[in-house]
Amino acid sequence: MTRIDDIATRLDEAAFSARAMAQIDPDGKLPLADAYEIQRRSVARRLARGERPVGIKMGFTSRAKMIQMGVDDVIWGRLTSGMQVDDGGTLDLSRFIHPRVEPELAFVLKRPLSGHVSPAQALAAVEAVAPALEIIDSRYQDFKFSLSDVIADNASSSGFVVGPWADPRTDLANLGMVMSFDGVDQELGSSAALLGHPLRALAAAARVAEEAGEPLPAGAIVMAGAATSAQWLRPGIHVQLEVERLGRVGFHVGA
Ligand code: 0L1
Ligand code: MG
Repeated sequence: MTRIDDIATRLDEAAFSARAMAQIDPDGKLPLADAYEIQRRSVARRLARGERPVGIKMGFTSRAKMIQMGVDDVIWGRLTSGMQVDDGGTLDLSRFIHPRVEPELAFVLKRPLSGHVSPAQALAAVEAVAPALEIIDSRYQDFKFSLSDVIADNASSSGFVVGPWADPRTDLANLGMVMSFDGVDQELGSSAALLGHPLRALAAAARVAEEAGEPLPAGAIVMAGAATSAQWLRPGIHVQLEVERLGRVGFHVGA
């Protein structure tokens, strides 16, 4: 087994068993191309167990998070059917290590999308847009990682919830977004935090998909990135996101 296969296996086992592991590259020396190859092989193990690929998630789409990580580009991860939680459903906390939740928007495509496209060209490929919540869960101890660590760990992807689909011609430039726990506001943000405009995050998804040689097919879901910081999940709470003009999405956390 190569080192890349070995790390991919360990990351998948950490996710599957919900047990944290040591960082694989604390000094950030691993080339990012190798980190993405580890991600691809790790997710391939999930697919071999019967999960389906359903799209991608964009990470580090806010300026604040890029500065915090010392990077100047987005990262991305793969979404599978096993990560999707129904709107209004219940999350089984035992499947996670130290999960957090963050408020996002999701797109679903009506046509394939790939390459260097403008936000307007990206919009032409969109079937619908929705309020969405991403559950991130680093497989590393204490949620600590280098850039290569987190890319290899599928950009901390672990769950996502998509709300009601809406007309993509809605003006998405600066929508108020409020994430609450049990009706108490936790995070207030704007869709403008997503690379300045959510359609720029979608255009970035098209670019990374081309770079990976994996064009996004019609039907793919793109989680466009977080509008605010993530918050730790606690047993028994109800999480809700309300996005101006788009509506609400939410889920319960099992006790
Ligand atoms: O933006 C994100 O979805 C987060 C990407 C991974 C980094 C993290 O776990 O905070
Ligand atoms: Mg996210």
